[in-house]
Amino acid sequence: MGHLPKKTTVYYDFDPNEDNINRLISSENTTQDSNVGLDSKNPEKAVVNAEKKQITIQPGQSPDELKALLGDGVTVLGADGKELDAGKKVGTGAIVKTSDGAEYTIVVPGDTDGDGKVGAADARAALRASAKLSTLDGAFGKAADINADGKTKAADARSILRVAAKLDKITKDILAQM
Ligand SMILES: [Ca+2]
Ligand SMILES: [Ca+2]
Repeated sequence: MGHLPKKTTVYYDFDPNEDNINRLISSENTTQDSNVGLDSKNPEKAVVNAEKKQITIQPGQSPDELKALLGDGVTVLGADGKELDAGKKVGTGAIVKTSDGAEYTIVVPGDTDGDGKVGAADARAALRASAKLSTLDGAFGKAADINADGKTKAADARSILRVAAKLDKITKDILAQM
């Protein structure tokens, strides 16, 4: 074991021409982007889509359960922009905010009314949307389109009803495809 030198001089082998500077900047950007992404600890329960800034989750999860999946420092806001009560379930349209300010919209497949549960009323809303009697926008439209084919049809309403009746489950594949 040698002694540490009292004074160390470091020489950088860096030629500050245009190409090298551009390369340095683009590598810094890549690093930053990968840091911004949020990850789920359990893809069976929550899938993060960094590109769409969207998180699809299983119904019936409390804000604390979701925080445990996504890690410290996230806040869960209701559709009204206020922090969601601990006693509530995280529903479609809720927002997850990371410590660095990034926001992700929650989609609970089948939960078209945003209460975090999948019930007969959700299937009814999807059926009304499929018949063009009403519209479901944004995250709610995605939640209604449970087979993720881009359209809300009677078949989606039927699948939602089967989930509500506990005849079917929301699989990991459904979470990943939304
Ligand atoms: Ca619901
Ligand atoms: Ca569909």
